[in-house]
Amino acid sequence: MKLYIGNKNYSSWSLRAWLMAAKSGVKFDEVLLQLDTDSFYQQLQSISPTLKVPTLVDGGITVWDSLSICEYINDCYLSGAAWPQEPKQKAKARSLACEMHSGFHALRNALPMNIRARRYVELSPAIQQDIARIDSIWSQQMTEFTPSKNQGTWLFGEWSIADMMFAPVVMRFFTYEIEVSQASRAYMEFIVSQPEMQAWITAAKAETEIVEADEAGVDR
Ligand SMILES: N[C@@H](CCC(=O)N[C@@H](CS)C(=O)NCC(=O)O)C(=O)O
Repeated sequence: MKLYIGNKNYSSWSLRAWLMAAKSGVKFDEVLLQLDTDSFYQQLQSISPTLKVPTLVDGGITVWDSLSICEYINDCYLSGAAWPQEPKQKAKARSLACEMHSGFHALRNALPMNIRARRYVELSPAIQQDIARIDSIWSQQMTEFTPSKNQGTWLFGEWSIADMMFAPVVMRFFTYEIEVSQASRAYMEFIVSQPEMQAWITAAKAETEIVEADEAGVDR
């Protein structure tokens, strides 16, 4: 299995697929392509129809799009274990994953993932609305699943694709020092404490390339 990803500091969509591959325990090779360079598009030319990362190549099939990659790994290697097994919880987890995948445009546009930075950005009402919704999702899920108050856990008690989809937002909230409820903060701390996330963050901080389009805000 070969996973093409972008810069670990910036590529939020790549983080979702990479975290899924890492959490699954399946052996995979990662190929890191530098965003915003000619070689990025040249290398993807023969691999991905969208010329975007993440793209997964496995046993003669190519899967592009972060959510599809998560679903593929879940179907082919985990027998479906990466969604909650109870149908109503599974429906909720899918709804949250899809809400993340297709929404929160104000937040995603204004607060790009930039793991090594600590920045201030003025929050428009639309961004504040996105933040409030995410805060309410995380805090509700923590209230339902955390073993003890103020302790973080996975959104559905066990790790699921929903957590993979929200991991880049966790990193954005740290970068822009977004204020959230105590329960959501516990979720954020829990996610970054995962060994796979620590490995990604360490690699991201070691990168030196700069993608100007993703450098938002002013240094704190
Ligand atoms: N919906 C896609 C979006 C992928 C995407 O936009 N990836 C960005 C990197 S984070 C990319 O490849 N950008 C290169 C470009 O658009 O030229 C997914 O979920 O994988």
